[in-house]
Amino acid sequence: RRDDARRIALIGAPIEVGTSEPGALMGPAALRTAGLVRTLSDLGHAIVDHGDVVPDGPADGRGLAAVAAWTRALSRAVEAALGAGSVPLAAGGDHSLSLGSVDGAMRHCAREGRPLFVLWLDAHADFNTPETSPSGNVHGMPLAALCGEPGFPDLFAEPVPAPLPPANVHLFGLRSIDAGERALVTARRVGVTDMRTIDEFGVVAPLRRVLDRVARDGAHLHVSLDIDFLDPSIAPGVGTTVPGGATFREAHLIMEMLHDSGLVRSLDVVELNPFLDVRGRSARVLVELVASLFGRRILDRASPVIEAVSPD
Ligand code: 5AB
Ligand code: MN
Ligand code: MN
Ligand code: MN
Repeated sequence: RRDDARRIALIGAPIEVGTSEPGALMGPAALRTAGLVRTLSDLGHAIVDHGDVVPDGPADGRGLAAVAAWTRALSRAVEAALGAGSVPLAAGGDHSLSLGSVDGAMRHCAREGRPLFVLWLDAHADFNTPETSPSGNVHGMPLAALCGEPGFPDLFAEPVPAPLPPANVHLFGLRSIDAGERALVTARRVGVTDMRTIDEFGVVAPLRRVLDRVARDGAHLHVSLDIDFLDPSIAPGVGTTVPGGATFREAHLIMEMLHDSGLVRSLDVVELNPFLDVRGRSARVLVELVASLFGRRILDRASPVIEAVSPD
């Protein structure tokens, strides 16, 4: 057993009602096929596969009513996992699932009296509202709903938690944003490390700043990994490809830094669309990245450089 062994609760969330591209509901199965459970247990963690969450109410058809049924169910599963001392790993499924996982983390944090911080690794801002959305797809809206923007019908179970402060959200890898959400992201002062910033400074310095802030605030760090954060050349299995994404090495280093920070308390892996994938490549890349986030490393010691800049 490793000294940083965690209890991990794998929660499948085969949601695709938030997107117009079918196939994301196969995501959890593909991640399992690519060896997610075996990989994490081989690393010395205690991982329990809780199967796929079942929506709480009718969830057929696209749109917000169906998303609400998934949101309530996933929120409960994530909050329960956190309450039991596990790290919930929500495997999607389209990005509307983060409405449920972040809501569950928010409820857990409210009970513990600690702030929640969300790191959003994504090509997109996912800050549209039903009014600003060019597509009507809910997977482009979860952050706006979580941050309390108006215009959403009831998505969350009662009592509705206080909205997530937009200043506690950091978009990392942004390279595609719609006009309406751009105005909102700016007005609400959401944290952003866009691809221009990564091109100029690399991933280490901007991520270090985010992690220092989370550590200083004693916050629960929730990481939401949208596979389109990666460049489509290494992860083609996604409905919304945007060129110019993170390389494998950038993403890998981010995962290693997240692990070494010891701050990650909950995780989403979303938007994998196995129907669009090429021979399981994208699912395998995601499993590799999750393994690094949970402590796979080349040598049994942290990089001296990362040690030198780590907050403690
Ligand atoms: B994803 C777009 N902004 O709202 C919209 O993959 C794309 O979860 C959203 O980041 C992409 O439809 C949602 C154009
Ligand atoms: Mn806790
Ligand atoms: Mn997304
Ligand atoms: Mn995206």
